[in-house]
Amino acid sequence: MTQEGSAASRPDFDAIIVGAGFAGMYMLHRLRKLGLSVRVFETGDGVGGTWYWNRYPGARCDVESLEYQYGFSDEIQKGWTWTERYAAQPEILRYQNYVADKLDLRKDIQFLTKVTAANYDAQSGLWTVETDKGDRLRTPFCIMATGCLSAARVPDFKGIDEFSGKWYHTGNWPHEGVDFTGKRVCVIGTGSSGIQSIPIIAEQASHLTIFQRTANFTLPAGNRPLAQEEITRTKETLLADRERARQTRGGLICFEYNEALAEEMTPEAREKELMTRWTQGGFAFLGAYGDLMAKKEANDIAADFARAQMRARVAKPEIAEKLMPYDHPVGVKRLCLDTGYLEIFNKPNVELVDVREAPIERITKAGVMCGGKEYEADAIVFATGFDAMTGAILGVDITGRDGQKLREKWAAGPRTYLGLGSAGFPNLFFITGPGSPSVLSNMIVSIEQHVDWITDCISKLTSGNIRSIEATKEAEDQWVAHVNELAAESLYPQANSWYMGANIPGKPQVFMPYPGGVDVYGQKLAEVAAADYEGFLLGA
Ligand code: FAD
Ligand code: N01
Repeated sequence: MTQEGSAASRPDFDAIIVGAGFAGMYMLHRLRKLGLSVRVFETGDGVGGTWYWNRYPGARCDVESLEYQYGFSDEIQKGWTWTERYAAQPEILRYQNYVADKLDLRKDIQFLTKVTAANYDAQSGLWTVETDKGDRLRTPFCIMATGCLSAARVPDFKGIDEFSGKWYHTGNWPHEGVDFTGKRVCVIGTGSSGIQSIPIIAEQASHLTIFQRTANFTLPAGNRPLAQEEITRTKETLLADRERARQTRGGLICFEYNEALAEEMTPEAREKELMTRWTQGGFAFLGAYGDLMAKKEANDIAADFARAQMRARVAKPEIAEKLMPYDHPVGVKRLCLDTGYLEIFNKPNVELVDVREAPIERITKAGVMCGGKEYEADAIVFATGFDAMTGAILGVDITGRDGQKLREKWAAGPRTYLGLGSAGFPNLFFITGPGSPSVLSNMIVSIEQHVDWITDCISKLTSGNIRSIEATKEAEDQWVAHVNELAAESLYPQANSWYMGANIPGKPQVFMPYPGGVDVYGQKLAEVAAADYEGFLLGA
């Protein structure tokens, strides 16, 4: 694609992509295939995104490896063999590097470069993308592949700078690893990252203090080596499986939802179904009956069951009770899959501090001050999560049409049409942005869904001599209202989760992902494209 005009109106690249995780890598591949010139900027010094940054001990996927991989190329999937049901971080990162080698992606990625700003110029129809390395490059299409869980967040505790030991965030873990052998360690946070890392840290540390603000539902992952026959079968069927996955609610085929409602089943049948799925491990548990995620009474039955299973893993009843989640329905925060998490509270060197009863006051030179008591530590691990879904996008100072700042537009919560674009920001795309299924799904399925749609869209625009695409305000308002309605009908708002922005003080509390399912959403995407991008303004 080439463009005529003066130097000021000529692009440096046909497209610029921000981020080189699963999304940025696949987007680059697809756009290059269209014959476009593309530049990717990535803060890290390698590909991988989530799996480049989250190198904490115990990090692994919670969507089964055989489904947590690209499904767009038979050659790529046939050339790779997963070893475990839930691959660990090093294996996933090796896979991503294998894909980058195979597709020769790195030559178009500028690493160690953070995009700081993107400004739209209506006259030329170009975005100027600025980086911390001094780049200022023009492009008609700017694609944010910045990740939903990539802006790691350390809470604003006073005194962190005074701490005499070392501290780490799970989402920005040292590449050389950390040896906690013989050390006194404090871990703050008991979400998925805390729950995965704590058992391994507990094996090494002389003393481990765990600060829990919210107890979470967790079930044994049931990780195991993959059998040769599973690997062989998947190699034969993955592409067809991926097609099937797109027709499901969560982008997953490793389990099916039982459509029967809780009240339609006998207590014995429900118990059997819950037990089978609990033992299977993974998210199958949440599909035990049709209204588990929709109706509080139905959810309560599953939550009671889960608590009973969890309680049985902890020897001391008073500690078990502290570990029980009572303040939210099961599944409305990301269900945690663990390997030996609850059992570590039976170890003599592990201590649980309930932060709700006694809040963390500050970090001191010697450790963590909480409820008037100082917990001494040689190291502190912040497993405190992310400024999810909007943090990385708004980390870039984005200015659209008429000088409008995205940060200001989203001050009361993100506003998008389909999670793909925002009115006033022509030719700016978000991959798995707020308002799309993203974090409620197998993310790789959702990433591929968006990348495929954006590629088709750019291809149609450029071949039809259309210069710009922009969500209309009406379509955006309707979509935001629709997402809010679906969320309000669900149980999701009943938890102070990062889905709601509740983990960040001052962040607007809005349910951010689209809860209607990958299948329904995919249908909507197809309809919009088929109706000449209904809800978008196309500019010649
Ligand atoms: P990311 O992988 O987050 O990549 C975004 C990249 O953009 C990063 O490398 C970042 O450095 C870069 N970037 C951001 N801003 C800028 C900027 N301004 N300039 C330059 N570069 C920038 N999902 C699942 O479906 N299943 C799982 O099992 C699963 N496990 C997970 C485990 C962990 C520990 C975490 C944190 C998340 C997990 N997720 C999982 C979600 C996961 O984030 C996605 O599956 C997927 O990896 C996201 O890919 P991405 O390319 O969209 O974003
Ligand atoms: O982050 P989180 P995460 N004082 O926000 C606590 C994916 N993922 O990194 O719940 C004290 O879930 C906070 O407490 P509360 C997955 O999608 C997947 O663990 O806000 N505590 C919570 O306990 C996941 O959902 C895997 O009350 C504070 C914890 O820190 C998402 O990434 C593995 C605090 C943060 O939990 C994020 O997970 C890892 C404070 N001031 C991640 N601030 C897999 O298994 C925060 N906390 C695949």
